[in-house]
Order: sequence, then structure tokens, then C-alpha cells
Amino acid sequence: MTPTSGPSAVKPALGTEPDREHHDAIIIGAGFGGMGAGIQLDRLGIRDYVILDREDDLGGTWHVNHYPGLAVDIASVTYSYSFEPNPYWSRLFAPGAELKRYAQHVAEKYDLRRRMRFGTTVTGARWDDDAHHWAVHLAGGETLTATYLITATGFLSQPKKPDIDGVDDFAGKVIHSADWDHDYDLTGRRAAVIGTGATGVQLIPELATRVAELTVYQRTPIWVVPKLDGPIPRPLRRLFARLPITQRAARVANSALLEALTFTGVLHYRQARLGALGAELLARAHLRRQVKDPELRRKLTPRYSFGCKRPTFSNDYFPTFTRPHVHLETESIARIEPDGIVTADGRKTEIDTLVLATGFDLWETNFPAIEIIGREGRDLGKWWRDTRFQAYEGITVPHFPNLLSLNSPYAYTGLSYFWTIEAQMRHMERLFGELRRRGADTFEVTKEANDAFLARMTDDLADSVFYQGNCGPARSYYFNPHGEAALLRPATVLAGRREAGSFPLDDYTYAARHTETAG
Ligand code: NA7
Repeated sequence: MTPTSGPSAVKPALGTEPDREHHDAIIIGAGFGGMGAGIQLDRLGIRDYVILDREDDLGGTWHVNHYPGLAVDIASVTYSYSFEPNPYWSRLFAPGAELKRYAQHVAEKYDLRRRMRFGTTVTGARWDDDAHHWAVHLAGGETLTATYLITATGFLSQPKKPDIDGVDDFAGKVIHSADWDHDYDLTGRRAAVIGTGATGVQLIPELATRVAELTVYQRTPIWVVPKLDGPIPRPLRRLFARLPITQRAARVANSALLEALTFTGVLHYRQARLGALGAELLARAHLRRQVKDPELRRKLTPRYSFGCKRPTFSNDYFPTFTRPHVHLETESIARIEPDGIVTADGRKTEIDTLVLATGFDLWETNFPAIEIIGREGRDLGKWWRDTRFQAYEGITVPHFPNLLSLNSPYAYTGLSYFWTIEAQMRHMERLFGELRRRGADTFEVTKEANDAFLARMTDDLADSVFYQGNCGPARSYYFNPHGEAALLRPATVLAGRREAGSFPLDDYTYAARHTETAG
């Protein structure tokens, strides 16, 4: 490892062409994951790094998404870095714009912005075994090199356009939820929304207040539980600011609740399915209270077990469907024509605005988000597809030295993404600490450690709702194309955190440039 104390330097690495810009580390992605990695590199004394992002500003998901109604769906007290609490959230579930401001605040406070390079699309990365570094290729032809590569490209970052016949021929306005056009006036429009996932649940009630007619095309209904939301009174915010321990206590209480829900309802469904059934009953009662029409209720009721898909929270989603100008369409879509949508039974609904709340390509294009070629030419995406989706502790992969892949199979621990980020920061701390102790600069996880981790994940998931519940009808993105639920780590947040700080150091081999050292 070559910790530097000065600002980002441009210097050649061993065995590279001197005109290539070299850094100790390159982080791809300026969202909360990439920023967490940057903060950790600084703490480790590795100050020569750049953060590349294809967008024009930082924030990742919270920069790209700004559709009407956007809000966090984990209470903000938990959905934030534990070491950087924000006492000023306006609501229990903060609106999206506040998350973006929080990201900006973190970038300023931790001096990350000067490391960021926007409008920079990475097309691929290749490990150079002679030089012991990564060559990172940018659209436009430039190549940077780095000793360490950290991919923080997000899980839900490649917007999905549905493969519906005729979607490209629609003559009206098409808006994807992840590319909202605020200049487009929705007033008086005849609009359709495709998609009833977490985004649809937030967006549909907002759209209904603006358009003249709204038809919602639902392929799979979603479980919705009440949202215990509301403004945080100013005196409480002041208390959080003056006495941070009070906000920490609120965080612990809320996090414990979410943990209990995940532990019983999702991970230990076999032993504690009553937890999941309780959540399902709550969602059914919520629907019964808000929708009186039994036929509409039937259409809105999922046929899969609670927990197979990420549950959603809303108080205004169900009532929206009782409004006279809002129509729920459950017949499947046959095709889209220039002026409307035709369902399988031959009915056509004429529209002028098509809103795609169709989510993101996860397994197809996001694992990994760019081409990554490791040692001996191993292609990460191909290898995952030819074998199984896997990553040791959800962060490193054999044959890919000095790569930290933050958005990997089994990385996601608990419901708040910040738990995953902070566990990975801990993993970095332990791993880089060992590199330093050994005077090494290259790490690679062993095949044995990776195999054992995958086997453990597979065993532990056997008790989860994904294998014990009825998940077939859910069409959940938790499942990969092999039919494995390889996204969530079957562990409590505490266990994941503990393991990130105590994994066996011999699970890695370590080397210094040109001098292999024993693992
Ligand atoms: P999701 O949860 O993936 O939801 C996408 C929705 O779009 C879902 O209802 C899909 O139905 C629907 N969809 C996608 N393609 C089609 C086609 N071809 N035809 C009909 N319907 C389609 O994405 P979101 O953006 O809502 O939420 C993503 C995350 O953001 C969420 O998990 C939270 O973490 C926050 P399907 O269910 O596949 O039948």
C-alpha cells in the first residue's frame, strides 16, 4: 500500500506508461456508498483517490431520482451515516430533496467534492498483473490507473424500460421515474403509469392530484403497510442538535424495530413465520380500512408472502384508487400504440402521457455495472453468470485483486443501506490495516474463503421467506436469473458488522509489487 499525505497526485505507477494518470484508488460512483468509501480511505491515510461519476453531480440515487412524492422509505434517523447524524430532518421519513442536501453536506464536510469528477462514464476496468494495478477505461478513450478499484455503482441505478411491444412508438410524452421532467405540465393530462413498486406507491398519489385521468397498469400488487410519518417538531430537532444522544437513542429504537421485522419476517421465516403473517395481516387491515369495494381490494391484494419483495409504506396509495378519475388496470398489456395502451382483452385506453415506474435492471446489467476483467482474463460478469453470483463478505472476489465491489451479491445487510455501507467501511479498515502491517500493497480473497462464505450464505438462506414462503408470484428483484435470492445477506446487522471487523485475515493473500508474500 502506498498511503500518501498530499492531495491527489498524478504520478506513474510501476510498469505503466508515464502519461497515464495514476491514483492510489479510484472509486466509481459518487453516491452514499462511494462517499463512505472515500471517507474511509481518508481515515486510512490514503488520500490520493478520485471519485468518478457519470452524472453531473453527487448523490447517486438521490441525485437521479426527483420524481413527485419521492421520500425515503426507511425512517431518516436510521437512513443516514451513524457518524454523521442530521438533526434537521423535517419529517420522520424525509423527502428526497433533503437526502440530496444531506449528501452535499457530507461531501463538503469530509472534503470529498474536490476528489469528484462528474460526467465521467467508466466503460470498463482491467487488472494488470505485472504492474499490480487497475487500468480504468473512460468513455472518450482516456485510461486512468489505480492500485485499488472500488466500485460503488449502486444496486438500483440502471433504469429499466419495459420490453412491451410498441413502447418506442408512443407519440405522447414518456417519462421514466428516474429521469423526471419537471418542466412538463401534467395538468389536465390523460396519463398512464406502468409499475406499482415502491416508486409507483409514492408517485401515483401525487400524479392523481395533477392529471385529469390516470390509469395504473399493475402486473403484481404490492404489500403496503401504514406509514408512521409526520413532521418532526422544531423543539425536537433542536434537542437532537443540542443533545445528539437523544437522536442516537431514537436511531437505536427504530433500527431495532426494523431488525426484528427483517429477522422474523424475512430471514427466519421457517421458525418465526408468525412475524411475517402479522405484517401481512397489518397490510390487509390497512387495505380494508382504506378501500371499501371488495373487487378493488381483491385486485390490490398480493398473492405472495410478505417479505418476498421489499415492503412499502404509504397512507395515501390505496385511497387514490377510490378517486373517480383513477383506474386500476390489471389486465396485462398487449402493446402500446402511438396514442394509447391496448390490453390483452383488446381494450384500448387513449393517453397522452406515459409514466414508466418500471424500476431498474438489477441482475441483467448491474452485476457488475461495467466490464471488469481480473487476473488471467476472468470476466466478472461472465463468471458470475456461468457459475453463481457470489462475493466474499459481499465485497471481494477471487481472481480480482485489489477490487472492492460494494454492490455485490450478499452485500445488502438489513433494511437501511447505510448499515451495508458502514459494514463495508469496517471491512476496508481491517483489510487495509493488515496490508499496512505486512508492508504489502495487493490483496486477493482466497477461493476457499469465498467458497465457504457462499456455502454459508446458501445454508442460512434456507430458512428465509425466499425459500420457505410463497415467492413465485412476487417477481421480486431479490431473485437472480438462476432463481437464487442472492441479494440480501442472511444475517443481522450486528452480526454483519461484527464479521466485518473480525473476518479471518488468512482469508486473503497479500503481496507487494513484484514480491509475493505468504497468505
Ligand atoms: P420495482 O420495485 O422493481 O418495481 C417496478 C414495477 O414496474 C413493478 O411493479 C413491476 O411489475 C413493473 N414492471 C416492470 N416491467 C414491467 C412490464 N414490462 N410490464 C408491466 N409492469 C412492469 O422498482 P421501483 O422503482 O418501484 O422501486 C425500486 C426500489 O426503490 C425499491 O425497492 C425501494 O428500495 C426504493 P412486477 O412486479 O415485475 O410484476
